Amino acid sequence: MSDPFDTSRVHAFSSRGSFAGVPARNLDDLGDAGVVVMGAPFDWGATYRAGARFGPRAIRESDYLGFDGYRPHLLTGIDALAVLNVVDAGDLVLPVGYIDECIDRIGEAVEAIARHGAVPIILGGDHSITWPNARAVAAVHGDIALIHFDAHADTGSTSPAGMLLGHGTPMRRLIESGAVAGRRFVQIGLRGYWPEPETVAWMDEQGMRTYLMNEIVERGMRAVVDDAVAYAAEGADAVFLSVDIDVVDPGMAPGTGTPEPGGITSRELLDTLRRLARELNVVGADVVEVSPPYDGPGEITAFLANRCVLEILNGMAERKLL
Ligand SMILES: [Mn+2]
Repeated sequence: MSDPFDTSRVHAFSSRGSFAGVPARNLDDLGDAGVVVMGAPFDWGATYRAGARFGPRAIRESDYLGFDGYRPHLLTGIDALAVLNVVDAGDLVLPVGYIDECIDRIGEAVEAIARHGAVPIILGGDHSITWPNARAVAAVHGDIALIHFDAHADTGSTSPAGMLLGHGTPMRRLIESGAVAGRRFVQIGLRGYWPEPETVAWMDEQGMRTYLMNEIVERGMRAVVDDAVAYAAEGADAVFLSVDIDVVDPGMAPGTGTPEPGGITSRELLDTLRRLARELNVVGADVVEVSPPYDGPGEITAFLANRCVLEILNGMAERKLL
């Protein structure tokens, strides 16, 4: 059996160790894993600054704790890695530049994890990968809701660079393909100057629920998430969480490709992710758009993304133990 971290068969930017030191497993040997972490080192869907191909490696490596597969949460005492039987399938080998081929490979791998009965958590990579990620999870679980944290809606018919498949279009592809209904979308943290009003009108027609930063500031994150939970729980009994790290203010998460000032705090994101995973049936998640070449001093964005994964896992573990 080949080692998923065998550097002789992977890119120079691929990960060399597992997330938090959990067991490494090949996709055809997942055993009784409840959660499978997997990297998708892909950034050729980015329209501005690339670098997210280094994201999976940075998210795994940015941790000052031992790589011992043991992470008891200070608040709850729960070690989610054990409760959920978390394993790491390493990084997918994705041919640089071949977007369609990569989308197919990512979708096949995520679907294999979901069909195995495990929850895939995919480390990006630019946001293009949510198109195959959520499509694959929906193929297994049916009518899913998608809760999407982002500065940007990612609903362009084409990306600003004119690409049909890219990090500005995954939510459009999911809705147009029928994989995830527009009325099942909850978007949190949008701000800035994109997309243009025609696309916002299209989003409204689809029934997408969007929470702009001004509403989060006025009502508070807790009230907004109350709404999001109620909305997502209406009808759909399974949820995919998509976390674009640029939802966080670039002052706290500078390592990303398209920074938009004025975002939520890292504290708000961490608390919200754990709460959502505790209150909703999360069947898949991704953490995307970490671009280490642009990260601030001390790898602060990668450290945050690492903790985003852990907080999702902790919420899931709390839910399992209820
Ligand atoms: Mn995005």
